[in-house]
Amino acid sequence: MTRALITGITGQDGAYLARFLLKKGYTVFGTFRRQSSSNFWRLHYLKIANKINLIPADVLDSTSVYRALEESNPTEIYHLAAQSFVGASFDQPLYTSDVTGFGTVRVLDEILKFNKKIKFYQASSSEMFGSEKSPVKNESSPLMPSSPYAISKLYAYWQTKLYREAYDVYAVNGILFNHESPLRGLEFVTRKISNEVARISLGISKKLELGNILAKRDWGYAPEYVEGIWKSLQAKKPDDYVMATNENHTVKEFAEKACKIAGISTKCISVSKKNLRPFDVNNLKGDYSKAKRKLGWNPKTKFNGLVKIMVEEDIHRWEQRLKGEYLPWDAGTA
Ligand code: NDP
Ligand code: GDR
Repeated sequence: MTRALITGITGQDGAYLARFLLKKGYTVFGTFRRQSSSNFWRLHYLKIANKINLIPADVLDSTSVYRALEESNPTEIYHLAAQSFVGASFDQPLYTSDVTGFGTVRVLDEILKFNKKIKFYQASSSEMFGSEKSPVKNESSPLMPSSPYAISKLYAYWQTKLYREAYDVYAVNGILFNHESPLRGLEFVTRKISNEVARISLGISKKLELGNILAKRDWGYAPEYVEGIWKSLQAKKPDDYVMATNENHTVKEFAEKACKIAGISTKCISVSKKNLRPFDVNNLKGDYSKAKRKLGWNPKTKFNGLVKIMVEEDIHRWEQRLKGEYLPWDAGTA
């Protein structure tokens, strides 16, 4: 059985990827951070918590990373661990650099010491394109990062390429555009919208307060992206791949569509300065033709389908909560 180690298994992508790999027959190991309260709700939600071998490790601590390698002895590593919220990276630029940037090098370096034949996947980001102006981005578009998060990801992206070129590690960058799901954290705009719209439709909230509603994003569906992530490590040679839907929409459109699906008026939507970032990326759309051609990856769920999945799931969750039924999910603000 192939053995995979997922860093960041407790996050959105980590949980979906773990489920995907289990279905493929992998033995799945995942790292988690020791905290005063655990964060395994996504693994419970997908009913896979008891099928995974969990290992405590923090990418700030190389020793723990090495021990995770020893314990899992993987053939593939999916490095998803990161401080992944762009907004927070403006408040914690050094911490974000350490976790999201240097953390990647810690993993790569421990691979060299432990076994350089391990295949390595780096979750790079469309945020790296930043303020670059071309309307559609591909693997050759210039990278002009516009946040501490994006700069940290850019650092990790180049390190990944370096380990591939200099040390012959099978190291892949996925240049991932936004991908969302009912397992998305509540701080990200799509889930903030689907959760709040669900609450408004059930009479337990009144307002949906957003920031830059004119920002455009290329939003896909996370379970389809983890398949692409896996495919990226199955190619003969390591390479870098954009994963996107090649469609983009504003935050305002997302919020309006969500209201429509929930059957509520768009009058609940307002804008507050407190949700604005010091600098924002206004327009992102990706060209995934290389991933389609070389990996056969093709995302199916587009904008309307995605909004529907997310809003309907959050309405269902809140209905259950109101009936007093407990489901493992994170919107603990009833
Ligand atoms: P999440 O924020 O949902 O998950 C991040 C994971 O990283 C969590 O498991 C978190 O653990 C873990 N983590 C955070 N800090 C550390 C640390 N110091 N040591 C070990 N683990 C840590 O992100 P997603 O699942 O959405 O994204 C996965 C990866 O893909 C991230 O690297 C993200 O930057 C990147 N990406 C995501 C995109 C998206 O649209 N989702 C698009 C482009 C890139 P804990 O549960 O303890 O907080
Ligand atoms: P992003 O996702 O920054 O693209 O990073 P996020 O959902 O946080 O923001 C998307 C856009 O929406 C605007 N926005 C708001 N954002 C939040 N969070 N809250 C609001 O109230 C709000 N109002 C408007 C933002 O300004 C932005 O323009 C995500 C993360 O998953 C990264 O880890 C990943 O690398 C990129 O996607 C690709």
